[in-house]
Amino acid sequence: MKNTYPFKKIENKWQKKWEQEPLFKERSVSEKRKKYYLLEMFPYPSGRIHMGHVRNYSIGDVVARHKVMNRFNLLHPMGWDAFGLPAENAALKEKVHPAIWTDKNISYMRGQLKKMGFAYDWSREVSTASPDYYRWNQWIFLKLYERGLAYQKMAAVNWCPQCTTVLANEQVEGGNCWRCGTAVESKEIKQWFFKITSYAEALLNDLSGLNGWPEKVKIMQANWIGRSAGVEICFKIAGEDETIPVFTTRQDTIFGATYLVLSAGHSLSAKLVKGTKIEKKALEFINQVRREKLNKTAQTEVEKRGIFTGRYAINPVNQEKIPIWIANYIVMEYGTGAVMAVPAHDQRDFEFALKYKLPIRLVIQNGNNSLALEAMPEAYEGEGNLVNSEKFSGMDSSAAKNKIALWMEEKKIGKRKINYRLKDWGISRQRYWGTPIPIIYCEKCGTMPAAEKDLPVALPKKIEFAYKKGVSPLVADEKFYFTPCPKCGQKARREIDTMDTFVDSSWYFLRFTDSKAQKSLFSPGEANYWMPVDQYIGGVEHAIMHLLYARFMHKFLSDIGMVETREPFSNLLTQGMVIKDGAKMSKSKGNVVDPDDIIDKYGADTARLFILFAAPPEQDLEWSDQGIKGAFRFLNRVWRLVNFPCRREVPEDIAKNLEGVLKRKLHQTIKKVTDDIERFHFNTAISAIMELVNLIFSFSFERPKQGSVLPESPIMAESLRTVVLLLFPFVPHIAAEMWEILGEKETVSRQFWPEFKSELAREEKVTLIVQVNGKVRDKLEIKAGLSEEEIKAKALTQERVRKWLANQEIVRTVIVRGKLVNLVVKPGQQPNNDQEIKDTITKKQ
Ligand code: ANZ
Ligand code: ZN
Repeated sequence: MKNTYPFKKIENKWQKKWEQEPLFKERSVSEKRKKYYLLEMFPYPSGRIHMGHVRNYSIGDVVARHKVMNRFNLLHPMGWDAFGLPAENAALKEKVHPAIWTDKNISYMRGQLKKMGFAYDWSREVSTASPDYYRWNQWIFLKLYERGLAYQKMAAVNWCPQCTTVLANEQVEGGNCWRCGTAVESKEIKQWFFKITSYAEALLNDLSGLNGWPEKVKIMQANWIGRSAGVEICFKIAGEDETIPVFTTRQDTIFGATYLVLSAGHSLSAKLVKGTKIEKKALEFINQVRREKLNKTAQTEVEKRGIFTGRYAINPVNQEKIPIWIANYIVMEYGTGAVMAVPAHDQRDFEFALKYKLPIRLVIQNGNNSLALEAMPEAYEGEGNLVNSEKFSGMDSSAAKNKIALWMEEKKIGKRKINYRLKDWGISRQRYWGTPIPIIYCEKCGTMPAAEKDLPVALPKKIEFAYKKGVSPLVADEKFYFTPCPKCGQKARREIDTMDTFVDSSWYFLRFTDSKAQKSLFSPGEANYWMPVDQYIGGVEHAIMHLLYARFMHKFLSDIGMVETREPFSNLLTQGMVIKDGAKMSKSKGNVVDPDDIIDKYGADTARLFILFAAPPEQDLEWSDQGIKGAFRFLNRVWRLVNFPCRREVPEDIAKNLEGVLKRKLHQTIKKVTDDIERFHFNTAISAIMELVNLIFSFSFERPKQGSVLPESPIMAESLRTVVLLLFPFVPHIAAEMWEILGEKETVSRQFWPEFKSELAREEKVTLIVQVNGKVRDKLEIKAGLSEEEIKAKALTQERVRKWLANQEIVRTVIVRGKLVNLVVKPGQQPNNDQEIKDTITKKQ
């Protein structure tokens, strides 16, 4: 490419300067400044940054630079979510140690981020794989353990019987092992859990205070937590003392319960059929359902199937005997794993009852639209009036829900209960490359937490990947595995599972507030100064897990006095995906554009400008080579403007006009760009700057080859300076260079954000005469400073003008600024009703 601006030289130059002299000096500048903690989700060091990162971090960088120019104390850190499976896979494949692989990736990616010109405070960089960091994961684990919030229980893992290894979810492809293709099974092993469920209520309630979060994310979290209020009712097993508790949210339908269903995994399922003649068949059914549940691919709606146990339960409200079934549509993990089935009012039960010819009884009548059982194509799940419900008949369902709940509590047959879908957070991973869980098993003393003074429990450097043993490879390291019991000193064994990497990212934002802290995970003073994060930016794919874990962890750390705030992120922006050819950019789709290539060909500023201009942040962004070229062209255009030899020289006759029009546009643009940046409408902010640049161009003139030098226009100089300042957050390198070219001594990053004066931004109106072929036909009130195209377009929308044009071709348009517009049409027949037109004009006046 010839004659383009020297972006390589410029970007190099400024990146070197910024290395010496970072954008912000934070608190040292002045305590009086308001703090602003800006955070973008830190990346996994996979090897190279992708366009999703470029987008996420470009958005953040605009905010960072804008805030600094508005004199905030900015905290804008970056780090690495450095533990994880890919490092281990690479170790297997390429025979490099995960630590070496990870470090190499980090240094390459750090270089890429610097090449993009992102302004991070690198002095606070953290890597979660460093013992300095993960020892605090272990510390948090111990604190949770002390409070009974970290505990062990049996839980299923994916198991490949061929490789005899545990598989992560992402290693299960279509139900099969990613390495050998064998069907994956489920295996129960003992694992560690964090009791996030004891924070369910708080995590749900506090969503309502998160006014700076997108509604859709809050809804996703609320659904994930899944609170539901109902009643747990006890059904006696006929002929036995034992009862079966069921959880229902529709206790108003209890008189319509015609059978009871257990999930296959329910402890009573096998017990109830024991020794009966259907035992064999029932156990076969139970095992089959269990297998189906494991197979992740089969989780799409399977046909409802069940088996009758031969036993009965007693409905506690009317002593009715109802059959007990086992069915595949009841899940073990929710409620009590058993359900009272009301086929008339629950669709799943309805389908099941039809299939197995079980009775259906109507107990809710739809007030407006009377239901008849024989004519019901599906269950009626709505509210209405109770029927066939003894003394509750006639009541409406919401009142009945309350009455029946109270009555059941009185008669001690049920109690009100809140259920959550949220489950405890399983953190055990049978992996090497993660934080060792600080637990020691002693034969004498049992399960022992490691002593705080022994932290970090360091991950051994040398490792044999003994996958064949089916457990974490840490088992093979005897020096790690065997350790003295912290209580009795006898030889004991270490826990060899490592922590889920979501633990690492559940508190990293707090570490950034004091990333070098040695005596604690961070000092409360620093955390309390910087928290909450004022703006968090990241992908919507983290709307549930990461954000929920982070909120949980923050609440826990707040409960133990480490930080005062109750919520970590006051504002959240979730950016859309980067799409190419209709699909998300991804290696597997083969539609990836490598940021390095774009930087090389057009420069980082062009990449940033395109990404910010192509779509508002929340929306998906369609990659376009045309768009990249367009952004590049614009930067070249601005570059020429600033380097124009006679940019400040304007002929006298239009200097007067320029003063007013340009000044107004200038202040309007500052206002628009300021507002738009604050709302993250970067695309419209950029197009406002483009408009201003166009206007400046229309007032710029080539220096006459010979002859006098025209006087300099101060407004022109001011406009150019402002364009550069406004562009700085978006395209910092070229802006910094242009600032220097304009003769400014102090670097652009130390400048204040331009201010607008609303009285100057106010629109001035002018009235133009509209002529057709030189005859006055209408008047037009327009904003001052519109372009000729815009004036012409406005004139053409006037009904009266159109009448005079009567589909004739316009051959010429004459515009006298501030006075008139004359549309010249081909001579031909014209309606002649001058008088009428005159009348209407006078009327309008
Ligand atoms: C009787 C009933 C009658 C129900 C009716 C619904 C409609 P949410 O809102 O999600 O909490 N249920 C309870 N435990 C279950 C399990 N382990 N597996 C499958 N379904 C289960 O839903 C609560 C309702 O889901 C409960 O109310 C129960 O069915 C069912 F006309 O009980 B209901
Ligand atoms: Zn011991």
